[in-house]
Amino acid sequence: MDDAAETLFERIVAGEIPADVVHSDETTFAFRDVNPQARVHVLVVPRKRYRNVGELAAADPDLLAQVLRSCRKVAELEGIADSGYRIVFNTDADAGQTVFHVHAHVLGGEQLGWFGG
Ligand code: D5M
Repeated sequence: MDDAAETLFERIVAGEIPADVVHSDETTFAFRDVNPQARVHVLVVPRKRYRNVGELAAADPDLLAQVLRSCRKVAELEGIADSGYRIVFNTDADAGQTVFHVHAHVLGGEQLGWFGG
C-alpha cells in the first residue's frame, strides 16, 4: 500500500491539503473528486479512517449509515436528489481502489452509463 495515498484523505479532512468542500459535519466530510467521472462527482468520507467499506461496515455500521446520509445530503445540495445518482465504493485491488481511506463516490448530474469489467 502506498503510504502517501493511505493518508491523503486524512490530510484533506484535517485541512492540510486543499479541497473543494461540499459538505462537512461531525463524522463525515465531502469534497469534489479532482478527476470527475460525471458532471457531479463528490467523495464522501468518514472523518475516522477505515481501509474500505467492508471494514467500516463490520467495525462501525452506524458510521456507515452516517456516510450514506451524507451522500443523500450531497445529492440534495447538488440538486440531483430527484433526478438520480449513483453511490460507488471501490473496494481493494480489482475494483481499482487507490486511496485506502473508505470513500463513497457520489455521481450524477447526467445520464450515467454502466461500467465495470
Ligand atoms: O478513488 C480515489 C479518488 O480520489 C479518485 O477518483 C481521484 C480522487 N482524488 C485523488 N486525490 C484527490 C484530491 N487531492 N482531492 C480530491 N480527489 C482526489 P478510488 O475509489 O480509490 O479509485
